[in-house]
Amino acid sequence: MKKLLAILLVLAVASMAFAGGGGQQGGASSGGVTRGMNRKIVMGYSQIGAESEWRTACTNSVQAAAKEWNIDLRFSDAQQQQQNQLQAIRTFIQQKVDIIAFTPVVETGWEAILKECLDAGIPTICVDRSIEGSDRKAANPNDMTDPDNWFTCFIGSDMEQEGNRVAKWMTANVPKLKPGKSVYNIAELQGTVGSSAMTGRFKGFRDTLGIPAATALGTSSDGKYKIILSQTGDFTRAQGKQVMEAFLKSNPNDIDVLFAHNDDMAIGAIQAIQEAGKVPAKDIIIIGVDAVKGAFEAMVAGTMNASIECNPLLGPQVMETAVKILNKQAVEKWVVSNESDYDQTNAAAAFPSRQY
Ligand code: GZL
Repeated sequence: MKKLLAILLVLAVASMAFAGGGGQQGGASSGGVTRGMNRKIVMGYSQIGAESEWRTACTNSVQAAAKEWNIDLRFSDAQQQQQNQLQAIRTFIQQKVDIIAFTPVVETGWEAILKECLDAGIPTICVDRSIEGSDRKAANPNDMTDPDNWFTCFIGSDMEQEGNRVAKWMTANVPKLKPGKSVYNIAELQGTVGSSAMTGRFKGFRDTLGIPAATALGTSSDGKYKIILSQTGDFTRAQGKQVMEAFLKSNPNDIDVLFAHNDDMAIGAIQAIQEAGKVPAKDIIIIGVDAVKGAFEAMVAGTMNASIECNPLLGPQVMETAVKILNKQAVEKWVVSNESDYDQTNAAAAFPSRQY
């Protein structure tokens, strides 16, 4: 009888261990375990800030997904300062987190900190924006001069393709919206200077038009589109409005098209256009990027013409990829986001189901 009781006791303890996900204490770890893991993992995330609707949607997606996956998220808002990002990542290393995700505010200045993560044995996920010299393709793992080996994988959009999509929408629609012109003058509101979102959209737009990517101003190879103004609005509504006011002062009647690298700057520019007594989306055709709520409201109201989607809902992909990495499963060097294009022909129908 005593032997039988001892065997039953051992079996009872063993079943508790498996029921708790097999953690060291047999499921006794606080807060349960991360989905797909046998313990609760800790992620450090260095986010740029809260400069736009897009950024807020991205942050909300990451925080919601961390809860969904039961991941302990250490979140840092850098308020647009790279120095704050570097400090946050150093802190995450000191805290010995399991994995670090970061959105580089600009493309340069990441080699040292990412090598500190490598030395600490902490994998890193580059989210949304990328770093200089990275083409986000798997590289020779022994070549540490290749930035693609400084981080584990990149999750985000193809920014050059977004610039290409803007140019394609413009050349397909502007002649119909403003017929009878031989040359269309373009004003461009650039995003944060040196960010991969800005450099990608800047280059993709020009490549598609046949304008050398190194030049801010220039004329398309077919002679129909001429970039006459190009300046940064740093992805914010306030600066988008300020720069558009200056554009309208220097060129009151020359601008046919506004290409804004994000919708927030386009929305600021719309206010400047209205205050200058012009009709947005008619006198000046307005194309943004992101496809945030404010852009859908403007397209439905008829004050904005189009927005090229850049998907901020990256949270689920970030958490799923983090678990794969920590489970030593193979991950793509670039996990690409899926996106569409919206304009006044499809915005009203799509708006109700938008998540941001
Ligand atoms: C793009 C993202 C950009 C958005 C802006 O992936 O980095 O930053 O287009 C945001 O709205 O500020």
